[in-house]
Amino acid sequence: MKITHLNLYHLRMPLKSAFATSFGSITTRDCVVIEAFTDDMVGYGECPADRDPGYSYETVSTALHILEDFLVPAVLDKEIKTAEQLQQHMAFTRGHNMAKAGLEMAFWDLLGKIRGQSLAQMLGGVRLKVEVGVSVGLQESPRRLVEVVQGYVEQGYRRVKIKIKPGRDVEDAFEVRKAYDDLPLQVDANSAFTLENATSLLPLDDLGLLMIEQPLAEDDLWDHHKLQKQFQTPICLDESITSPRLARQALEMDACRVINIKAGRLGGISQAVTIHNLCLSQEVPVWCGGMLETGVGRASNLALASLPGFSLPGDISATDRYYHKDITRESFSLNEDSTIDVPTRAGLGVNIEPEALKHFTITQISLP
Ligand code: OSB
Ligand code: MG
Repeated sequence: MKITHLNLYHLRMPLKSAFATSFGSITTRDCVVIEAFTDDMVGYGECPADRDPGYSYETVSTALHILEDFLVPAVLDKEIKTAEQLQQHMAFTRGHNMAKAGLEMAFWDLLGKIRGQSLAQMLGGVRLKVEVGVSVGLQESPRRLVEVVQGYVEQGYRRVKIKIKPGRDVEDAFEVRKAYDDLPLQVDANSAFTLENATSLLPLDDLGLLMIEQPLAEDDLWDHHKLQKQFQTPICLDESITSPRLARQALEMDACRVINIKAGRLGGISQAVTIHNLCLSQEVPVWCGGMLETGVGRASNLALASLPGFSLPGDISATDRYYHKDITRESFSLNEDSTIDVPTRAGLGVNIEPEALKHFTITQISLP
């Protein structure tokens, strides 16, 4: 296929409730939606870079710059047949994985529409629905946290992740555990601890948590190895794993025992699949992370999570957990068994609502 022109939309969408993590709190969520045209088709991708460089150095502004000035010119009007070829055209740009991933997602959407296959089919998905959980942001108090968790449990979520940070860690987790003694529960620190102060987390080891996600800095595999030695609970890495090579090295040095796979962080679905395959061959459990995606990115995450190695519930909640109004005509809802259906129609399997896309757009860039 040849992508002949392309629109980049900087979106800002109001969240139903504030989402707070160790790196900040947001009430609106920004992203870039990529609309890619061939002669007769249109495909969509989502770049999950946020407004602020809190989770990653990438922001909406850097993603727009890298896409507009480097990545898009490198792929426009080129005959590209596979995601691997697309990656080769983008390889001259170091880093900027979220920008690359957005473009790759749009490519997959087009490819599926051309072939008449869903993304899950093209990737080798083995499930029609995937197990999901909910990621609960920091709340004003442990008591309020338990109330919020209760709300999600009543909606049917059977796995809960809570965000933690220094000073809001052990007590929060204990309170949730006290209220729900057999709820599959995990915590995510988003890099807020150091090897020194992470010893305060040792009491978490008695709570039967599924995992402790990204306690230490992104660029710190070795200290995660040292920390893992002190814990029975598996450490899961999110921010640290930005390439298949780092995934391999993290496993080789026992820096983690679980990996959170996010296509955005990894530079594309193809890299996510590579890590999935590595982990499957080593029997390392993986799950699909989320970044508050719109229906576009959510559809992609569901397809990815349908691969056989995704043995733990993903951070892929129902649309109504995030947004009053989405940009896709389709919204995703939670089944009674805490699963969400994998889209079955060609490509990502979602349709954009042009009015909604326009409504949430702050700036649009048309290329060429
Ligand atoms: O660390 O997993 C994370 C959201 C934005 C950035 C990073 C993370 C998250 C989440 C939310 O935890 C997951 C979701 O529900 O999409
Ligand atoms: Mg995380």
